[in-house]
Amino acid sequence: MTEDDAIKSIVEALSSLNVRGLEDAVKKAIDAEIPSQKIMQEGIGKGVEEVGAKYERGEYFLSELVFAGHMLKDAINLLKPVAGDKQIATSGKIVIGTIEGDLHDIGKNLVAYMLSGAGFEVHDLGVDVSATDFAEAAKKLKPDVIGVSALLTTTMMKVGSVIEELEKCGLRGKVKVIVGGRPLTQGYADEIGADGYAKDAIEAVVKVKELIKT
Ligand code: B1M
Repeated sequence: MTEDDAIKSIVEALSSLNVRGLEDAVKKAIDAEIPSQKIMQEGIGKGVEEVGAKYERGEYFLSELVFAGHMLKDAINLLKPVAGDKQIATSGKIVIGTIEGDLHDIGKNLVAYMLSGAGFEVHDLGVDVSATDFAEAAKKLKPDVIGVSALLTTTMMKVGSVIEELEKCGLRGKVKVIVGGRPLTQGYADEIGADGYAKDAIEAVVKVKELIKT
């Protein structure tokens, strides 16, 4: 089996919600020593995108999306030990979460996974995280960067409150803030005073590296 075939089997298994098929395909890709970043990005990431597209075409419903979210987590768990082995040193500390009122975590999990694969120490606060919870985590964990994800146009409006809360607590100068998620744009990130915006998980790794350097 070629590398491309192995990746294709992952995409197919995930997009057709084949749990056993996905587990087998990911294990085969790991055994074939395909880099975990490639398995994640071109296999699992693409599979998730196809699930989203099927939902938008009316082929899948909400229950299938939730199911795909669980499959994604299982696949990430299979990959974690392989990605972990390659981490030599921690490049920086990141706190990440999905903003209050928002339960979407598939994209945020991908971003968190890619960041840990790139050598960052990632603290994932989960979903529905309030501005005060982000600020509390900043006080306690002293991260270099806070990442805020939002997938709804309504919850996007609350992303700026994280920056305001950090300012209120006197922490704004100590931590960089990167934002992302489907409705966000660079323009919106600038408007709310974020330090960075990334359109996808790959760009998030690049931007976080840049932010930590500055
Ligand atoms: Co929801 N949902 N959803 N949903 N859902 C969207 C976002 C929507 C666009 C679908 C649609 O109507 N076309 C729509 C939002 C419309 C809007 O706001 N204008 C929507 C809606 C309306 C809703 C509900 C309100 C539906 C309802 O109940 N009536 C509800 C809200 C619940 C809530 O949050 N309070 C809801 C619920 C759900 C599920 C629970 C069923 C499920 C989430 C499961 C889960 O996450 N565990 C779900 C899903 C899966 C989707 C879609 C189909 C797919 C999202 C996804 O996972 N994409 C989505 C439509 C779509 O996007 N096609 C939709 C794959 C993922 C890899 O991409 O999340 O964009 P994404 O993440 C990318 C980038 O955005 C970026 O990098 C990621 C990886 O490349 N990124 C960052 C994300 N976070 C980042 C952070 C960064 C940097 C980059 O730095 C920190």
